[in-house]
Amino acid sequence: MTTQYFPEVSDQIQYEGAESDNPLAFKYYDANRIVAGKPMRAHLKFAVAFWHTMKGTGSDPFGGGVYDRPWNKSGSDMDNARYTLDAAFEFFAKLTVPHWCFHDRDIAPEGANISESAANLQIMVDHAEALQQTTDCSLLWGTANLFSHPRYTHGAATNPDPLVMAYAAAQVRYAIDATIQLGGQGYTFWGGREGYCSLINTNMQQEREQMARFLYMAKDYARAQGFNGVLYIEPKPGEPMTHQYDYDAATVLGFLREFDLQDDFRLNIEANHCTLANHTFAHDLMLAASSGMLGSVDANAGAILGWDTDEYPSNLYECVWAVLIILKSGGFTSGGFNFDAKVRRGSFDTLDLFYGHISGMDTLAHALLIANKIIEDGEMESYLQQRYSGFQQGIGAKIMQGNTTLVELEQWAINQGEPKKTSGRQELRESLFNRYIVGGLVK
Ligand code: XUL
Ligand code: CO
Repeated sequence: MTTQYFPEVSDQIQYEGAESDNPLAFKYYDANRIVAGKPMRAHLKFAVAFWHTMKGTGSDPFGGGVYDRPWNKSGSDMDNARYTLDAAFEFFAKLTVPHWCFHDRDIAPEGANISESAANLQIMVDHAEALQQTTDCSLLWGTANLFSHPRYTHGAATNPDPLVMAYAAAQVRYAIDATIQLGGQGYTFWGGREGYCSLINTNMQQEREQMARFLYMAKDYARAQGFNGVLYIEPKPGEPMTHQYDYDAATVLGFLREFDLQDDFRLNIEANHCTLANHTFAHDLMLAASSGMLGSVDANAGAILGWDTDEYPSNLYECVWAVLIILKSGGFTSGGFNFDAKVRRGSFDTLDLFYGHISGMDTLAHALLIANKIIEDGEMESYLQQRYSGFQQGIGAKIMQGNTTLVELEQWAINQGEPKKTSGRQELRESLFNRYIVGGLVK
C-alpha cells in the first residue's frame, strides 16, 4: 500500500464491529455483509467529494485557509494538481471507499484561455484514469465549477451576457468528456450562481428559459458523446444567490416538467440544502422518490448557524429515515451517498479526514441495518396501509380511479353522516420507531 501523504494510516481501514474502540476501524460498515440480498457496499455506494476532502482549506466567512496539506505546497499549479490526485487515491484506497466525485476545477487549474483550461483538464483526467486503474475506486459523478471564477458572478447559464453562457458551455462540454472518460455513472448540475439578488435588475423568466436551454444543450451533447449515465439537478434554496432557481425538490420537479426535461434528469438531494429550505432531509427525499425522480444523494448535515455548514452525517435518526426512503424506492442505481461534507475549521489534521468519513460511513451503515429491519418487520408499512385503507375499496377506490364526481361524493357524504374523529397516533408511532433505534430491536 502506497504511503506518502497519510503515514498515520498504514493500511486499509477494516471492519471491527460495534464493540471495537479502534478509532481507525469501521463499527458498522462491513462492505461485504449482505443486507436484503445485496452487499452493504452496493447499497450505500459511498463517494468522497474531492473538493472538500482534498481542496478544503478550512476557510470560513471570517478567515482564510488554516490547513497545511502536504499535497498542496511544493510545486507549480499543475504539479500540485498531480500531487493532489495522488494523495486522493491514497486516501480512497485506505478508506476503501468505492467512489469519488469532482468538479473540473478541483482536479485541474484554469488556464489562460478555454483551450489551455481544457488541456490542463485533459492531463489530469488521464492521470486520474491511470490512478483509478490501481484502486477499487471509480467515479460516481463529475461536475463543472460554474461559480468560483469572477466571470460567473451574475450566473453562468442565467447570465445576462451570452458570452458568459458560452464560457460555461465550453466548460460543461469538457467536464462531460472528463466524466465519460473516467466512467462516471452520473453528471451533476448544482445551480451555483443561477439565481438572483434583486428583481430590480433581473428578468426572471428570461433567466429561467436560458437555464432550460443550457440543460437541453448539455443533455444533447452528453447523449451525442455516448454518455448513458444519469444527469442530476441538485436543489439548494439560497447561497450564493438570495433566490436560487433550484430552490428545493418540488421547485426542481416543476421546472423539469415545465421545460419537458423530466426524462433525462433526476434529483441529487443534499441533506443540508433540504434543511436550509426549512424542510427535513427526509421530506425532499420522499418527494423525489415518490415521483420516481430520486437519483443520488449528497450526504451531510447542517448546524443551527443558518448557512451551509456541510458537516458529516452523524445523526442516526435522520440517516435511518434517509436509508428507509431509498430502500423502499428500490435503492440506488447510478446514484450513491456522496459525502459533500467537510471537517470543521479546527480539525487541522489529515487524520481528521479519516475520522469524518469513518463516522459518516458508519452512521449510514448502521442506518441501513435499522431501516432494513423496519422494512422486514412490516409493521410500519401495515400501519400506513391500514390508515389509508378507505381508498382501497368502495367510494375511496372510485376516487382514486377517477370514476366519481363532486355530486356523487356529496350524496355519499350525506348518507354517511359526519366523519368519525380518528387519532393519527403520532406519539405512539414515534415511540415505536425509536425502539428500532434505541430499544435494542436491531443487533
Ligand atoms: C454546494 C454544493 C456543491 C455541489 C456540486 O452547496 O453542494 O458542492 O454538490 O457542485
Ligand atoms: Co452538494
